[in-house]
Amino acid sequence: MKSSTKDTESILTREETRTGLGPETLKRAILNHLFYNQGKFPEIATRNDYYMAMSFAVRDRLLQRWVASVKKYLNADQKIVSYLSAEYLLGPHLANNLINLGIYENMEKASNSLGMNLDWLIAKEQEPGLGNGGLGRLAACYMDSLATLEIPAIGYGIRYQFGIFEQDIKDGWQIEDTDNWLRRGNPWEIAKRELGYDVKLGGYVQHYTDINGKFKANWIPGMIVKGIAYDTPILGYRVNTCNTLRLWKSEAPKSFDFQTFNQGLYSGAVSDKTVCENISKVLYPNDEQREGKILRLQQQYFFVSCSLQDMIAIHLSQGGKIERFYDKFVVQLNDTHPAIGVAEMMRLLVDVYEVEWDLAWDITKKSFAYTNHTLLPEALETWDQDLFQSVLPRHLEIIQEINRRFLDEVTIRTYGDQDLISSLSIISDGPWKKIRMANLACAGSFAINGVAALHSELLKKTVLKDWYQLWPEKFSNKTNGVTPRRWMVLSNPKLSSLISSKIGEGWIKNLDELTGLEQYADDPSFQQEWMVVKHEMKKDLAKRILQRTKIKVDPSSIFDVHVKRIHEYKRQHLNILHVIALYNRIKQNPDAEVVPRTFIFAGKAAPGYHLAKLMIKLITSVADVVNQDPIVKDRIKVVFYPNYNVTNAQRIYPAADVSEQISTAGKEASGTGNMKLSMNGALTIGTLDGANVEIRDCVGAENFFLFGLTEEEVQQKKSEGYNPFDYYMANPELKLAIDQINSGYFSHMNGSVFKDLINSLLYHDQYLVLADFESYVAEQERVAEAYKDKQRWAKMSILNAARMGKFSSDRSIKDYCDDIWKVGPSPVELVDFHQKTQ
Ligand code: NBG
Repeated sequence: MKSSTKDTESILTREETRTGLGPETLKRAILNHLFYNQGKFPEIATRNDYYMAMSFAVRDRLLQRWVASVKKYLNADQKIVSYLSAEYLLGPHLANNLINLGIYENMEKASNSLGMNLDWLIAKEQEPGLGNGGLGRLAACYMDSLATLEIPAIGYGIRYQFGIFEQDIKDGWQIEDTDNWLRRGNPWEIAKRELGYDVKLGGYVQHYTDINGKFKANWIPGMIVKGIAYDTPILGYRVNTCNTLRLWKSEAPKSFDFQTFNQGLYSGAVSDKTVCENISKVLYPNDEQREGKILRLQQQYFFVSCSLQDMIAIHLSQGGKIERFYDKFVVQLNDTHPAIGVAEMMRLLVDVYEVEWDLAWDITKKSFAYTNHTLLPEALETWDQDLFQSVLPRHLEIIQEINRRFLDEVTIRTYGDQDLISSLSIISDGPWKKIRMANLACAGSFAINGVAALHSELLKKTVLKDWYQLWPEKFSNKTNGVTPRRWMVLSNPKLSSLISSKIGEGWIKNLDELTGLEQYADDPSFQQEWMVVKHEMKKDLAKRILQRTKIKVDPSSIFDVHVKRIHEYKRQHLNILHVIALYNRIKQNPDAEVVPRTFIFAGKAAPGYHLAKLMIKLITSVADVVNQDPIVKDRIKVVFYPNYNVTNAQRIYPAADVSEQISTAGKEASGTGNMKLSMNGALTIGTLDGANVEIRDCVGAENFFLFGLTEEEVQQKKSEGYNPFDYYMANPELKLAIDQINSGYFSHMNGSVFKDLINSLLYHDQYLVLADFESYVAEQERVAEAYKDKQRWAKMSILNAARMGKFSSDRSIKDYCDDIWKVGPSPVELVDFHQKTQ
């Protein structure tokens, strides 16, 4: 063989061989996968082929760490956190894994040398949108932090074939399209075809006494579905810990254990393929709204049953005793969606493992902990007892028994206080009995927490008041957090580099170190650099806005960002009413000084939520008029950026100047977008709601634009008999804005379009939009005023980022570990993959 310079260049360094992470090794790995996985050679490979090949090359490197982690967790003494969540809003994996592995630059070199642009390949990924909003995204941030903190953990959930719908805007209305995220294959998951569990549904229960005189229940199912495990490795940042996200796919069982069921009764149990596959087919697109549908209960039970069976199998396979399940696993319920786990655990213990009831209840209560994510009554799940029985007949019996014994205990403790008994009962009284999942979760858990200080306090005072009265020791607060890896390093690399150039890279794993930036907050040259980065990001977003919406926006205007699910309590209509007021001010006085502003909205509305969809239509309709009116002279622009998802959020946050967090006080449990925006240097205009309260405490009142009624004032106003019409009559700007909407000013003179929204505001307004309007408009004036002073603004922006240490999900996870889970770090050593393992 001749040795040319090219060959010499491509000889791997020892370091490359050892780590497998150098550019040359990565390049070879990509070419290998292109050939062996995609069956392609470079000349004919598509961009997607390259994306797949690169992802497989990255996955290989994860697997090495994953296997080492799994091996470590097989140690019988190792306690594992089990996170049960019906939603994981992960966002794309590739770039995140490159960052966590520390090979972003090397991969860039590798792809350049293949004539590929890394950003393009990254953009090829279809994000797994297996969640609706904050709750699902929180689960994803927590998975990142668990791995980064080297905590042994398994996330359990559902592998929806179709995730959250894709949103398009046609004629100003939201149009939903199915999210076929798996159509080009998913290189990040590993199907464990051999790892499956049978899950029974429907049917009836037979009772009998066995030969020992023991009372037994035999659940004869109407159908059986099989859950197949699909594992996604979740690597921590610059550590070897690589945890598992195990998502279950439902299938029809090919065969099942004849022993398990009474001869002759199982024939109807193997049901048809489509019915079984339907269970994991699609994510319910409701955020903060329960859906009392059979399929939803089936989904919840399906994934929880598979997960608990899996945990028990792991525990027993390591020689663990069923009675000591809680030594191996602590099970966190992410809202009530997996709360059926409490009853399922009892069923497994009592019916399958023949554990005596009291002991079983004790094991259950030591295993589960419950996080509440909402105070909105419409989001607290309940099931009609009849519906529940038709899906889970055995669980109904178990819940009735849990409830009977539980209420006995309550009766003794409260001397028979009937109000308490009926409020704590897991099954509601009355002719239409309902199973209350929050009550089941509270009764079956040793710990209960809210997700921000205010929310946790309100839980104790309102929805869970009676629980708190009897079991105060179960309650705590765990303020939410977000991962700085995805929400800063990955989505805002320029700002991250600027930060690191001043304070080093320690902040990425220890976000408190951001306080090191405070000393530069007054430094004009740092302020200048900071604002230059911000401007760059705004230019990038402006380009995307133009591409996506054909609206031209000015990057030097204030980017005022309101991005989240569309919901009345999040009050996107309050924002748009302010826009209309501003527009009218310009109309009335065309030469008035107006600080140029771009109002950017994004978010999905639940397809069945009529008023939320109308809110989108209102925003786009106002946009159509304002953006085109020559009098405005481009001083204000309104944009509705379609299809808000993780990918788009990553583009929007870094470009935001103003973060709209304007929910009615007492309604937003925490919020997490508020944290991401602040970390990226946006200033918040917000109410004293959810985590806003804590954000304001941290960043300082002088760096936060506060407005609106407090939670107490909201309650007081409501109890006094709030009349929104009075506010409409009293405020001419508000009245004009509403009259214009009503008269069809923004809808081609067809006023009826927004009738339902307007009626709801004028005659109900349960979220006090009109009551907060004046204070909001006044505070927005202060925002505009502040923006005029560039130095002051830069300083406030820097201080916002510098003081966000508390809102890292690493801090949240540490709190859960210390106070609830009692699990500590367990570092994983990497086995050199070139050495033989035995
Ligand atoms: C949401 C809350 C948010 C909170 C996230 C994560 C639900 C039921 N709740 O305020 O509305 O930030 O949970 O805790 O989706």
